[in-house]
Amino acid sequence: MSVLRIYGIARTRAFRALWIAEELGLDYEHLPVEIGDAGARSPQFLAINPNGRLPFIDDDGFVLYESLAITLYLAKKHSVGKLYPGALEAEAKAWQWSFWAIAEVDRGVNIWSLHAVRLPPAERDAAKRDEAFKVVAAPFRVLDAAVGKQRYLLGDDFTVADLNVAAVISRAIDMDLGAVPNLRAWLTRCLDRPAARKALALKSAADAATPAKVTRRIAKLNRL
Ligand SMILES: N[C@@H](CCC(=O)N[C@@H](CS)C(=O)NCC(=O)O)C(=O)O
Repeated sequence: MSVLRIYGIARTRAFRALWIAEELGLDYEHLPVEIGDAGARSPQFLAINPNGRLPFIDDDGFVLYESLAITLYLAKKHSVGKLYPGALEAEAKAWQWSFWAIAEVDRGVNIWSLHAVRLPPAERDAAKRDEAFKVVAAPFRVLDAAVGKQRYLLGDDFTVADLNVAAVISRAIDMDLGAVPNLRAWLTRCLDRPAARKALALKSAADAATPAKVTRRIAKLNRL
């Protein structure tokens, strides 16, 4: 019987938790809770995550929110020395890249994707899209240089550092990445992994099933 529950529809940051669970080969239950009053902000789920946001997990009674805390926790629990670095410095680098992704590029990629791809064309704001593209340009050059020197962020092997950054910027795969070819090659490599493909399939299905009015609500709720 599955003891890990992952809450959150796959088009949300729950994608990150689904990807790590697939990488680790975990037996898990996915509860595709919707954002807002119909889901995460209902009393039932607020009792588990008082932030009213997605994702959150319940791992045999242990509740955790914040998508990248979830990926780091699961990787450390199940894969020290492989997906999760065993050495202190490499672990710190995984944290560095994870915090970097949240602080530097998470919001920009989200805004770009809403106004370039996800909102109905007539409702996209070109100024917001272009501004978001500019905001991520400098951090993207930093990432491009890092993965130009080596195959993955911490060396030769894919780790949770790559998963976290690639998951945060996964929607940037639809951007013009011509200025950052190393980033584009690395992101493609990460998203081509069988586990990523499984999680992406869930995300694409959720995207495709999302009516425009929900996408509008997402943009409003998240002030994007
Ligand atoms: N920093 C949080 C952000 C969580 C977040 O903003 N989730 C979005 C969905 S991707 C959400 O639930 N938004 C709806 C709301 O805020 O009501 C994380 O990484 O888990």
